[in-house]
This record gives sequence, structure tokens and C-alpha cells, in this order.
Amino acid sequence: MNKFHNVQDIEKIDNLLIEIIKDYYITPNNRNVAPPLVKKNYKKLFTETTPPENGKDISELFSEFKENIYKYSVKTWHPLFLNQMSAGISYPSVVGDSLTSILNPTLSTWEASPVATIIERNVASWMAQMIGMPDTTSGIFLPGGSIANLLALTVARNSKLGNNIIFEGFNNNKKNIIISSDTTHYSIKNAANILGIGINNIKEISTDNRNEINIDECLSQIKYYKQNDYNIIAVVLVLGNTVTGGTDKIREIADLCKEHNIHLHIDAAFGGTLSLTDNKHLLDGIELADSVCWDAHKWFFSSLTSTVLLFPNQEKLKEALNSDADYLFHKHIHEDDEIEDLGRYTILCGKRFDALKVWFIWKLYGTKNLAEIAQSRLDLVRSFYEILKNDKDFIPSYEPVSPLMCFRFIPDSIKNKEASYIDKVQKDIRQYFRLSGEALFNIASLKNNYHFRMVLINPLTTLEDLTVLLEKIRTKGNEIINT
Ligand code: ABU
Repeated sequence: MNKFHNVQDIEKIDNLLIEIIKDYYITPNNRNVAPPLVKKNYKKLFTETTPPENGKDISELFSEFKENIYKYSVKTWHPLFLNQMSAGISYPSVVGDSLTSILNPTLSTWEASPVATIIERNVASWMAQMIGMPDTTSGIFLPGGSIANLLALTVARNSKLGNNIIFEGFNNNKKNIIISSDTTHYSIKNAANILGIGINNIKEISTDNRNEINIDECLSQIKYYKQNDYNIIAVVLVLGNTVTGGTDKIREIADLCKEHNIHLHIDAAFGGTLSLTDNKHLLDGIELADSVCWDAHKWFFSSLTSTVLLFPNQEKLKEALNSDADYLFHKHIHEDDEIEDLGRYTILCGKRFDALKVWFIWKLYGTKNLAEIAQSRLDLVRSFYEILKNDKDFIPSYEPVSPLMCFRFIPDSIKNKEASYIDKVQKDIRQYFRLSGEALFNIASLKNNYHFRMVLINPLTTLEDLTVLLEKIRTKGNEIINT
């Protein structure tokens, strides 16, 4: 029997996939969000220290997957999975992603993936239009916002220092700096590290209670570093701060960057979807950016990963990278038999067809429905904020501008206690829910205190789910305080 392509095995696959898709999408509440397990018990489930010598029957393998992997995995589609920005992916995305694996094109070269190359370019251009970038914009799909930020800053560095840096490395004595807020995503720090700029050369601008950049300070710091002969590699603004969903105001800073020819990168990984809502005005000035990234796998209902990195002038990206691989990138004899090789616009040689799931989402729902679904999440967070504001035991940490709500439980009984005790109460409450698996929400430090952090992008999460959860938090919180 040919085990590699066993027809009987293949016929059994659809049963498992359909069973799981139905469990996820038709009965999303049928079990807890997370299994009631601590790390040491998880480890006991998986004790195989050597690879399996002999293959298994596929039905037994499915049973093993369901019993050990599926059952004990965190249910990220559950309405009370509020922990991550990857909550609540859509079924067209699951279909698109599965079909991506079946087609398995690598988009490095167009000749192996002509359709995929064109679809990726088209979907990127839809995203550019949606977000309000200029007509010249094109985009590339990448596996995550962190890689997108790294490539955007590679372009920024090379634009500033010249593409000779590709071959010669650093060759200047001036201080090379990046200007961003003190709450910018940690991937900007990784990029500064990898690009040889150095984390300490990120000049951090202070932020308000929603983690939004202080505009006046940013403008005056740009002027200061310019006057003092620093090389400002880039200014990075954030649309959709990871902890608060806050948005940096773009226009004034963008104008100053244009005046001084400074690369402006916008990390809109989360906030890009605001372009579909009545908060679209928060993107004002985005058309002036030199690069923008937007994660469809956050609030655009796609599965991980599908990030688009957009450039009004994408040739700069190609020029900033090395694509010296003649076994891959061929010059074709007839010009009309040539589409661009997307591999030249990325450091990835194996480049997945991540745009297909976004194509499925967009084609199935259409912009109109997508906008309604996105808006419903903004309406949800606004209603939740009002409930928190009017409840004497809860304090919302800011007025939300996108579906990310932080708040604290501070009843009268602990109001005058030390900050460290109040922090401990928040942590203990969150730990209870994580271990019980009833709900999974996050906790984060915001201006030196711990706050619950709830990502409210899952289209299945209702206001009632949240109010019931609040009551459970109150009950558990009082129990913790009184013991
Ligand atoms: N890149 C930020 C992701 C944060 C989150 O999933 O909650």
C-alpha cells in the first residue's frame, strides 16, 4: 500500500474537518474557553520524547488529535476569548487558509504562482484603498506585523543612509535614531536591534492614558534632533496601541516628516480596520505615510497570519533587499509573459498565499457587511465603556476609540489600599478566570498599574456576555478581597 497517498485515508479527512468546523462555528459556547489545566498537567499529556517509529491508522490519529490536542487547546472562537487580537476568526478565512495549504504555491516567483501573485496584489490594493492610501500604493503580504515593521524600517534605514549599506554595512558617524512613542510595539525595538540601530537609539515620546503620543513633544523632538544633526531614520506612529487600542494623531507629524524628508511608518496592525467604521477620521493623514502595515488577522476576521505592508512607492522595498538568486528569479524572453516576482519584495523565500483567506472573507461578506461587523465591535466597546463608567466598583482606564477595553476592579473596600495590593487583586481575579477557563481575558500594565485588558473583536461576543462576566468578576473579586 502506498502510505504517502493512501486514498482510503484521504476519504476520511473530510469527516474530521467538518466535525471541527461545526463544533467551532455552530456551537461556539459548548465548552469552556480554556481547559482547566496548569502547565505541569499539560506536560503530562505529551510525554513522547522520541519521534514515532511506525505510522498510525488515520482514524486513530484523528481520535488522538481530538482527545489530546483539540480538547485541551484554547478555544479562540469562544465569545469569551478576549485575550488576544486573533479572537474570533471567520469561517471563510478557515476555508481560504485550508485551500492555501492545498494549493501550496510559493509566491516568491510568479511562474510557480501566477494566479496567487495577481490575487495578492489585488487584495493588497483593496486594503490600500480602504485605508486611504494614494493610488500608487502597492502591498506585500507578510507573516505578521513584526516582520512588516522590520521591513518598513529596513526601507527607512536604506532611504536615509543609501542602499550601499546592503553591501558595506554602517559607514556613518552620525547618531541614527528612530522616534516613536514610549508605548510603541516591541517589534520596533527588535527591528532597531536587527537593523543595527540599537534599542537605546529609539527616542521615546511620552503618551497619555490611552497610550497615544504627545503630539507637541513629538514635533519638538523631531525638530530638536534635526537641528542637532542626528539621522532620523524614521518616525513610527501607532494606530491601535496593543494595550489600549489608542491611535496616534497623524497629520501634523506627517507634515513635518514630509518637510524634512523623514520616513513616516504607521503601525496600523490593529487600527487599520477603523477605516471601515465611523472612527475613520482617526486615520486622517495616513495618505502621507511612507509605509503602513495592517494585520487582517486581527480585526479583519482572518486567521493568523495575514499582514499587508503598503508602500506608495514600493520600488524602495525591492531596492532595499537582496534578491541575488538566479535559480529563482528568471528573466523571461517575452515581456508579456512576465508578472513581477513578489519574492523580491520580502526576505522570505518560501512565501505563503496568505492573501487567499482575505480574498475569501472579502468576497463572501463584501465591504458593506464587513463594515457593519467592524462597526458592531466599536459599538460594543462603547456600550461596555458606559456600563463600566456607571458602575461604582469598576473604573474604565480610558474612553475607547477601538475595540480594546482596559479597566480595573476597585470597590470602595479597597480604594484606600496600597497600589501594590490593588494590583494584586486584579492579578488574582485574572488568574482565577484563566485557570477556571470560564473566560480568557488579559492583564497588562498601563501607566504603572495592572489593568484587565479585553479585546472585543469577536463578532459573537455580546454585551450580555460581557455584563454576565462583569458580575462574575465582581463576585470573585469580593471573595478574593474578603479571604
Ligand atoms: N501584535 C500584538 C498582538 C497582541 C495580542 O494578540 O493581543
